[in-house]
Amino acid sequence: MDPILKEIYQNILDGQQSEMGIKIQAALESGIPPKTILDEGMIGAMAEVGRLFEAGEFYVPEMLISARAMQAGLNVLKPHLKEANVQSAGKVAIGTIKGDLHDIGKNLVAMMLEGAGFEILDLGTDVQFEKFVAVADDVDVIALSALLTTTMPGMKTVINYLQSAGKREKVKVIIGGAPVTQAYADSIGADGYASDASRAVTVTLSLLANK
Ligand code: B1M
Repeated sequence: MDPILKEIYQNILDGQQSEMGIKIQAALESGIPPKTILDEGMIGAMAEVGRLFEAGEFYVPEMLISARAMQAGLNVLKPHLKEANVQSAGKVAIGTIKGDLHDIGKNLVAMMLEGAGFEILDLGTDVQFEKFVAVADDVDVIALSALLTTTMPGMKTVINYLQSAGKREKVKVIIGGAPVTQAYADSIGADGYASDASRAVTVTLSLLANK
C-alpha cells in the first residue's frame, strides 16, 4: 500500500479526525485516485475496526472515534468522488432502518448516487418505517440501509407498509448493508440489492431505465 494510504488507514484506526483532511489532500495531490483512497485507505480501515471489535480489542468508544475520523475523511473526499456534468437521473430517499445508527455506508451510497446525478433526500438514521411511506409519492427510489441483523427485518416491514398504503408500485426499493444479501432482497420482494456504493449506482440506474 502507498505510504500515504497507510497513514490514512492508521489515522482511522487511531481515530485521528483532525489529520484526515491534510492526509487526504496530500494523497490527492500525489495523484492517487479518489476511489483508491476510499477503498484501500478508508473502507479497508473500517473493516479492520470491525475485526478488532469482534476480537474484543476495540469497544464501542473506539469504533465511534474511528467512525468520526472516517466521516471527516468522507467530507473532504466527497467533491472529488462526484462526476462532472451529470444530468439529474431521478430522486432517491435514503435512510437507515429504525433502530440502526450506522450511517457511514448509507452516507457513502448517498454520495455516490449524488455524484451520478441523483437528487438525494437523506432521511438520516433510525428512520421510522412510516417516514419512508410518507415520501414515497415524491421520489423514484427508496434506498434502505441496515448494518445489524436485528434491524434488517425492518426492510421487509417498510415494503409491507408501502403495500398496505397502496404505494408499492410507485417506487423502486433498493436495499443494502453488511448483513444484507441478494437472497434476502429476493425473499422480501425488494427491487434491487447492492453490496457496495458503486454497485448501488449501477443497480439504481438500471432499475430506473426499466421503469
Ligand atoms: Co457497530 N456493529 N454497533 N457501530 N459497527 C457492526 C455493524 C458489527 C458488524 C461489528 C462487529 O461485531 N464486527 C456489529 C453488527 C453485528 C450484527 O448485527 N451481526 C455491530 C454492533 C454489534 C454494534 C452495536 C450493537 C454495539 C453495541 O452497542 N454493543 C451498536 C448498535 C448501534 C445501533 O445501530 N443501534 C453499534 C454501534 C456502532 C457505532 C455507533 C460505535 C459505530 C457507527 C458510527 C456511524 O456509523 N456513524 C459502529 C461501527 C463503526 C461499526 C463497524 C465497525 C463499521 C461500520 C462501517 O461504517 N463500515 C461495523 C463492522 C463492519 O462493518 N465491519 C459494525 C464502513 C462502511 C463503508 O461499510 O456500512 O458496510 P458499510 O457500507 C457498505 C456496504 O454495506 C454497502 O455500501 C457501503 C459502502 O460500500 N451499503 C449499501 C450500505 N448500505 C447500503 C445501502 C444500499 C446499498 C449498499 O442500498 C440502499
